[in-house]
Amino acid sequence: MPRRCKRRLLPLTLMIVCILASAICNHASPQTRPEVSKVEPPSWWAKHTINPVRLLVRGRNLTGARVRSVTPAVRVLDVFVNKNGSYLFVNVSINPAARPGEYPLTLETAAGHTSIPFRIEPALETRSHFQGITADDVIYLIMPDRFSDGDSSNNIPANSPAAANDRKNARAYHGGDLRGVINHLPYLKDLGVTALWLTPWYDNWNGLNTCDKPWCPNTYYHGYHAIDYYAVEDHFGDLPTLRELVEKAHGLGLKIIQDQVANHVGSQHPWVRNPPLDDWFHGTLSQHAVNKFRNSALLSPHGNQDEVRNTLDGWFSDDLPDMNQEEPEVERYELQNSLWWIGMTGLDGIRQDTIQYMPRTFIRDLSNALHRQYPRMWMVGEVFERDAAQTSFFIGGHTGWDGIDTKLDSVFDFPVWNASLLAFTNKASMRTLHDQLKYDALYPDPAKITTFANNHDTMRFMSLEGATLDGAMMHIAFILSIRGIPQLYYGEEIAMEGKEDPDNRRDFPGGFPGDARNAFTSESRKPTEQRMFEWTQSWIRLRAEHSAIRRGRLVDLYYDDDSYVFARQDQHETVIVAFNRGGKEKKVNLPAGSIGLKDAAELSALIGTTGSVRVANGSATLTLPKTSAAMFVVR
Ligand SMILES: [Ca+2]
Ligand SMILES: [Ca+2]
Ligand SMILES: [Ca+2]
Repeated sequence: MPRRCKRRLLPLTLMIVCILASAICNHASPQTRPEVSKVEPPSWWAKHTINPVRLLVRGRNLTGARVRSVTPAVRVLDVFVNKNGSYLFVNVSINPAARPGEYPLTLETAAGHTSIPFRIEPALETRSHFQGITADDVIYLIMPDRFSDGDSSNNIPANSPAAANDRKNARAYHGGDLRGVINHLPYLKDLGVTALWLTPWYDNWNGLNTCDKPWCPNTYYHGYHAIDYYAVEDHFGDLPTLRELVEKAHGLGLKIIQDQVANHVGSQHPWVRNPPLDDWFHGTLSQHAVNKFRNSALLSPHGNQDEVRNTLDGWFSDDLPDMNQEEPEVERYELQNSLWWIGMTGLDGIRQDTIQYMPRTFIRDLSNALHRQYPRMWMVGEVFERDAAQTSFFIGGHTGWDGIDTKLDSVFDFPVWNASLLAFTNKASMRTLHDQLKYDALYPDPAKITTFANNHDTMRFMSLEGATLDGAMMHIAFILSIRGIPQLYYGEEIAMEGKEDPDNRRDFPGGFPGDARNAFTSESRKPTEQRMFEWTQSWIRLRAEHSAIRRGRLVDLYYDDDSYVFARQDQHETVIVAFNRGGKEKKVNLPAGSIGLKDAAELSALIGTTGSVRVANGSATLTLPKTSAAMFVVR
């Protein structure tokens, strides 16, 4: 027999053997047997407000699949398999009396069967978890990769080339992780912040992007390009470490905020090459609209549909496939994913990335789902706009022209952040602060806005043109003393510098093995760093000590080109906060009677100056030190 025929004969013989074996054992040939590679969510809870839970099962050869449960604790309903047999959707109804444990389901096709792993988790107790965020909190934003490396064993995970893990490249992974945050919880407690927002901990691709542009080579160290919505980034740690972080933070009175990104995933996500449904994304990797960011079309009742659709459906970049929340399966997936992280870790709040690029109905449905399960849960949305009309349109508590109340708890205060940067770098009059704050009239409750000093997308204050340490000190004092929930960015408390991204994401000095000095300790800080640290710590402490600063109404008392003085007043006390950015000491006369202060009431300095003054004839004359902020309490 010629050699060519021999080669053909062998597979043929194998095939016959296989067919016979399959017939005898009632099993399929290996090519068509169903396989399961991923179950999302992998677990759920009994007595949850979402019941049944809808599982998305990834696999192969799923066409015609039936799913069975062997126990009455979980019941299976509504199986749907996508057109190429690679994804299966199934509703799983959990008996309220079901005990925590493993409840695998059986998946069968005509060709064979396999198992869908599924677990019922014990519910975390609700008193010390899921606490929500209020104006009593001060939030501190951490990029885990850049804060501290507490575990060198995760610095070069599988499938990660050395060049992707290089502290000399500002766009590579630097080794920071969850253990590094755990190690510095006492530092954060000492600073006085009460809540930590970590940039996304979803698993991202470990590879290195190369191109001929200035931003290459780069990695996804920042976490905004998820490849797995249900896994922790392997550079940062794992789920047990994340749970340990939440428990240890809670033990010190610190809350945890997760950065969730429902708008888009990374282009390396397995969905991108094989989406569960044709309309899972807006378009495909090769054919999609790119967002032109005509964001005002979202606000205006006169926006044309082309612009509205482009802003909602266009990809944030070619590298960020845009999820289609108007597909009910996508909305369902994302609601469950959001709730899963909360339930698994006990975290206290969510920061939702690029929120305005998702339909307002989705924001509403997500907010409602969160509050239905966790009444205190809190979500702040990133609406990166300097126009308060736009930011206020997205906060909940009022109905827009479209008839929708997003129910969103909070939005970041980009308008006031911008005004404060301009005022305290002498680029705009101090009247700008007063003028901006008048637009609080647009918000149903200005106390709920998240007021921030800076974040990871903006230049650090000390690198702005016109910046001085005095300016940075006034800026942070302003953010810590006006209405709202203040948020600081890691390193601001030591006046770190940093220009545009990624320079604004430098490693915290002392957070990494081999660092020349350790700015987490007062002995190693430079004098300017120590001055800023003590100042920040003091304003946070005063905020904690005075309910009026946290929750009182804000009343304008005096403003001119160089000064702004306002009161914070609640039923317990009146506090007066005064800013004078000018180069000379200055006396200002305040209408004390207008805020109910009686003659002989005493205004005692708490910070920024010393001594006290008395109210006389309905007014008080404060002496404001030059280029500084001061606070007084009325006794
Ligand atoms: Ca590490
Ligand atoms: Ca990864
Ligand atoms: Ca979108």
